[in-house]
Amino acid sequence: AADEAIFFSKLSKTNGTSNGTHVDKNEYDVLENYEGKYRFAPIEEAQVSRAMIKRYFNTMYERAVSDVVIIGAGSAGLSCAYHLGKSRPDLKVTIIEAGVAPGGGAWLGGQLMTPMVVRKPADRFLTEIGVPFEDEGPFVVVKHAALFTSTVLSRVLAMPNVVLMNATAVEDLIVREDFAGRQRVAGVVTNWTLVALNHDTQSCMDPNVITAPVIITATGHDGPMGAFSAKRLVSMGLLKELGNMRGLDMNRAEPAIVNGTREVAPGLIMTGMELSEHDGSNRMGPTFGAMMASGVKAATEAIRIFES
Ligand code: AHZ
Repeated sequence: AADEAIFFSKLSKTNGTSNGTHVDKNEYDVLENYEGKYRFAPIEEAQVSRAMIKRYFNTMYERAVSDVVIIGAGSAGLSCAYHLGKSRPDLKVTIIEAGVAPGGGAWLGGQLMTPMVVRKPADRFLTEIGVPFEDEGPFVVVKHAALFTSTVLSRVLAMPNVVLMNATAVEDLIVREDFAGRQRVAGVVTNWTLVALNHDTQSCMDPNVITAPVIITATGHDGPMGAFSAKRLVSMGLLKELGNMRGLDMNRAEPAIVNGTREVAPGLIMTGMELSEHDGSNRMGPTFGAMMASGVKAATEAIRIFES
């Protein structure tokens, strides 16, 4: 902080109108009239690094103990974060997303096409977050899936109690014995995803931990990282075997996912398509209402645990 003060004072000394570096606070408003004379407030390069490092590591420090960790920021994880963050602004909700770009599979409506189909009554979630749609009777259509994803993401990120750590993967679950001698999920082991992907080539890249009384897993169906917690439950012996996702059946799949959203192991709530691998339910293909409703249900399950 002392170094930063010195940077600032040096800068302000050389920042008068006389040397041409002064930036008028109204300059942004008159951008159209710039005629090639647009200027920025001066900065030291190290200030930029420090501005980021200080906040990033403060966040990691503060969130090492969270109230809820959500694993995966796809449509289910983000819908969950929205409902939880809004309903319980007192809870520290930390989202861990392996990808650089949060949103999972919801940047397209499926089949590489842009419109997103949402079956009723899950359109209520779209209305809640303010996403417009066309009404087709039993279902609605959002003109571009990215409109849904960017809206829910921006609503979630604006909440002061919600933190998103992207490019960060959950590598393991923390498990403790509770008072009754049962295994309880009590946190997650994380690492930067690029590190997590290179454990075979480098050693001593030890991971980090976040503890929380409630973990919500939303890592999607099987894939390079998908169904992470469901698979780990099996390898830890907390689940006998995976149900494995069945073939596509929209009418069976969507209610199965929403109604099956629950605490699958003590301390671990599962939501979204990860449940299809856990329970052996069908996939629904490109209809997203179940992801939204399942996310909301996972949030209400978490709230129930906190209130019990
Ligand atoms: O990067 C993953 C994605 O953004 C992230 N993720 C997976 N493993 C992780 C790990 N640590 C951190 N170990 C991890 N993050 O989880 C997110 C999952 O998003 P998704 O869009 O794949 O899943 P979802 O359940 O939210 O939505 C599923 C959407 C689908 S798939 C489908 C079908 O195949 O029929 N239909 C729908 C609607």
